[in-house]
Amino acid sequence: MTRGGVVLWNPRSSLGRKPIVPLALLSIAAGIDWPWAIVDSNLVGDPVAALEAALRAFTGTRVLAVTVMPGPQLREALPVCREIKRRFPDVVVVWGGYFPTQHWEVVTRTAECVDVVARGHADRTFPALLAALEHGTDFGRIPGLAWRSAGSVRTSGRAEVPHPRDLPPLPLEAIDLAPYVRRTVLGERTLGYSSSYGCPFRCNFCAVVTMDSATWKAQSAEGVVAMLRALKARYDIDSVEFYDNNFFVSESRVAAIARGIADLGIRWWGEGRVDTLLKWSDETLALAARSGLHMIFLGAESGSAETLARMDKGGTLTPADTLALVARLDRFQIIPECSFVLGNPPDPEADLEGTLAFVRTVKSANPRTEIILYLYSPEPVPGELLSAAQERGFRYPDSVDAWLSPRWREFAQRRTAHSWLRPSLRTRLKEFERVLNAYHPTSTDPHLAGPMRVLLRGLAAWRWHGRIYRLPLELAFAQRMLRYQRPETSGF
Ligand code: B12
Ligand code: SF4
Repeated sequence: MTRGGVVLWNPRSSLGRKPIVPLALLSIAAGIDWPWAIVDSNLVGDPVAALEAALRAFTGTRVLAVTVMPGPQLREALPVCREIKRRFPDVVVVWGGYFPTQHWEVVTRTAECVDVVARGHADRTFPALLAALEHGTDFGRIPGLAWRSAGSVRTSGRAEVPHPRDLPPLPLEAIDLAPYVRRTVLGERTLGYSSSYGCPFRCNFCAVVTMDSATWKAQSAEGVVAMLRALKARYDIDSVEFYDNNFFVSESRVAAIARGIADLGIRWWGEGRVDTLLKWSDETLALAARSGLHMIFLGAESGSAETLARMDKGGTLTPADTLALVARLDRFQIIPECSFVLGNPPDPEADLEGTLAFVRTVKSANPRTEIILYLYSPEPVPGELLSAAQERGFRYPDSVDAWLSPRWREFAQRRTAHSWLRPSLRTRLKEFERVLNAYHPTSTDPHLAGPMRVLLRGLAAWRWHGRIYRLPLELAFAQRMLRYQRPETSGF
């Protein structure tokens, strides 16, 4: 076959706000020597027309490489790929990313428009697949792929997670990132960046384990600093969101990054673990804060020590640690953003109520703490939680089409009431959130001005203090009028 071109497609993902830089596709593009183009549905009106135009620009073997997260992206990816395959039967459609990595068997078996699935980080796998297509060799020997053959599903297993240190830098000269520079709580000109793959832990409710299986491989501090300097020079960014699953694994690396970017005048955000950060020295936290660290997303997960143990959080994380860290971060003017997973088996009701009460304690320990609440949505990670859910009848859909139903879309966004949760529990969570978000409006919504915050807080005060969460209709109305954006609907 002759070398043609690769169209890398990012289905719509940004849930109505300014799009987020498609790092997955840029990372893939960095390693390929075929001509390529990126189509981002977040930037174009009609994805089929845009993909068709992009594909027609190439001759020879053409590949449509699609990144797919569960939820809204999947909802667009499936019908559009079907239509593209109908119009261009010879185009090789490859899916990669979290959804096909986790559900590769169902995708390969039931999405007839997908020719090949890339399992896991495909920075090495994808170029090898292109070479095999070009030379007509058997791609079945390349680790990290799944495909259909003679009516059955085949896979070459998982590929080793590549080391970002050894990978080419993002192809900044080949693509204009200006449409992705956004206003956020961090600044007027924010871009996202990811400096590592994986996470050393294996929390059994977490999707990351399925992608990286407890490995953590990071770029050097020098590499990160060089990239931020390049983004500053090219796009005049004033802030960065680090999308690493666990940016704060290494204290010395973060300290070196902080020293290296201190003169850039950028604010930054990243995700980390409570127990890791508790062990850090005051010097490092102060250095990080001086370099612009504004907010840390923390997996606080639960107000119950037993649930934390059941989640296999690793180490000895306790709710007391969360309280200690949020109070400590306040001394450095770093805002903690605590994420919780509620409604965990075996007793979802008690679990939810216990953690809602704990959220109030966290708010007392540091009122600036941001709170993000999710319902437990099983990830395919073996462990006590998944087993308990399965015992209560939980099963993943057995076709990709079934994932498009409203129920499973909600599941993907971690807002669904599972069969083991009484519907009233979900209502309880929503009502609590309504009152919490009104009395403590998030600082992550840059459009919410000071007077609006005062108004919301005033309206909600009696409910918050009296613990009266039922039917907060007046707050729902006020939040709708102010177009309040809850942090978990805009988050990751
Ligand atoms: C940025 C981000 C977003 C952005 C979207 C970015 C975009 N592409 O448009 C926004 C904020 C919109 C978003 C939304 C959501 N996200 Co999100 N997001 C992330 C985050 C933080 C970083 C992703 C990233 O850029 N990583 C860096 C790149 C280089 O790595 P990568 O994406 O994994 O890509 C590699 C491989 O996956 C693979 N690959 C990926 N795509 C492709 C495509 C091809 C063709 C090939 C060959 C390979 C390949 O190779 C790449 C290079 O190694 C991840 C967590 C993380 N750190 O990965 C969560 C994460 C992916 N999101 C997650 C979730 C749950 C969501 C939401 C459903 C949340 C919600 N409550 O609504 C929504 C819905 C998504 C949607 N709208 O469809 C989960 C996924 C869980 C799961 N079971 O799949 C993650 C893992 C967070 C978490 N820890 O739970 N997200
Ligand atoms: S929850 Fe956090 S610490 Fe645990 S595996 Fe996921 S990313 Fe790592």
